[in-house]
Amino acid sequence: MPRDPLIGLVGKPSSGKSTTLNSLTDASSKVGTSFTTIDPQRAIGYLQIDCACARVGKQENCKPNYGGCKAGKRSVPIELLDVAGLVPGAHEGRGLGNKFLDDLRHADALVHVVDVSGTTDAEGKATRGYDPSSDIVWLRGEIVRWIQGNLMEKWGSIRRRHIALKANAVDTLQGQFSGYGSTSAVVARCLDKLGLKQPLEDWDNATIERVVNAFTDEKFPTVIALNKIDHPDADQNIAKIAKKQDPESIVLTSAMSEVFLRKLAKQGYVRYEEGSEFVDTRDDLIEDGDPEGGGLKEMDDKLKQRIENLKDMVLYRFGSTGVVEVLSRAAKLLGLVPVFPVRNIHSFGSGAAGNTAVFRDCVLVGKGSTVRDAAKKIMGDVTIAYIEGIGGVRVAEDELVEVGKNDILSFKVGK
Ligand SMILES: Nc1nc2c(ncn2[C@@H]2O[C@H](COP(=O)(O)OP(=O)(O)OP(=O)(O)O)[C@@H](O)[C@H]2O)c(=O)[nH]1
Ligand SMILES: [Mg+2]
Repeated sequence: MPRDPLIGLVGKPSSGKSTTLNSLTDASSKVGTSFTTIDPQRAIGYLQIDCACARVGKQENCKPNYGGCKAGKRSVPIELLDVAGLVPGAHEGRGLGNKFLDDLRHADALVHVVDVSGTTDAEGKATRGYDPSSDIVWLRGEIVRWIQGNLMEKWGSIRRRHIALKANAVDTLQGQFSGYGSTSAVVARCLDKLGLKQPLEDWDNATIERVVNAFTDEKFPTVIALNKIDHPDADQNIAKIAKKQDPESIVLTSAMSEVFLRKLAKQGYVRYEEGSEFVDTRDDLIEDGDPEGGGLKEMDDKLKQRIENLKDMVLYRFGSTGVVEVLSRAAKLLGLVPVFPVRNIHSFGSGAAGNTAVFRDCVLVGKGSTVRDAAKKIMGDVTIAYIEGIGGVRVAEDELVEVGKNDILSFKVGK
């Protein structure tokens, strides 16, 4: 049965992984009661998507079972994994690196949290003027060498078996890569991209390294979160990294600011929408003509100053703290599609007659999923008689699920 997508947070010690995780999981204003931290490393974050309710003008009645929905912007739970700090040499076991890398196996996409302030060295120790662009290179190198090392350990026997069985390269490699949650399709895609001429039994080390590199790209698409943008040294480093990296892969973040803003909002000092550009204090709202200041609490001067600094250094300069965008970007890399299963395809409801709540559920499926894949993920192994889409029209099981197409479905159980 298809699993839920899992996003792994990686980075050297003190880059801000745990802070990023906290900033994404503590969405207390929107969170239902059922989700809490699964274990110290796993947590539920919230992916912001455009909800189907806006498409059919039912924003008022949208009541998700999990997460939340405000004016058509829905927060969908997604699982996050905080992989402890990796250091150079991790693939050889440095700093428990092997164990940490093993935790990555089940991640579908990675968020590499980089300390862009340059105030921590490669090991995460305090310094000044460190070049964070090198972190991007060595960390990926550790992942590649970990996979390559695992493969090379057994290459002799893998190769002999491949020859004896007259196997094809996809099957042989998938046998080795399945432990990383790979599929034959993933392996086939990366071999296609490489277009190798020689058969597997003739591959030299350089060729195997190319294969592992391609596999790493396919299996672990990565968002680079340049964190600590609130720090005065960040600017020069951001400029440098932006020149080298694909802009689509970079997000600028200040996880600490997001944690701080969410905390103040929860305590009633500010009005703040997760991930937004604006934060309002009591004084701001009074200035806007509300004598009650939105019912917000008065802050002391020190707190006021911190909020002003945060606006200047982060929100006004960069548009947001960036952390919400990190998950959106990871979801985009994975091509995740939100699917809305409903019991009644005309009312979009799932409860008893008279219950006006719509779109109670939303499930994320992977790129290229069919209606059948979605049915299996949502309904499990029950026999499905037929499936209805918008307008009550029957939908074939082999049709693709895409945003805006076959993404509102009603599964009819039975023979
Ligand atoms: N200025 C600034 N500091 C931050 C930010 N995010 C995290 N930090 C600080 O960086 C330090 C390390 O943060 P953590 O989140 O514990 O880092 P980590 O990557 O989880 O570290 P390990 O668990 O040791 O691997 C803490 O002192 C944080 O307060 C940020 O956005 N801006
Ligand atoms: Mg941590």
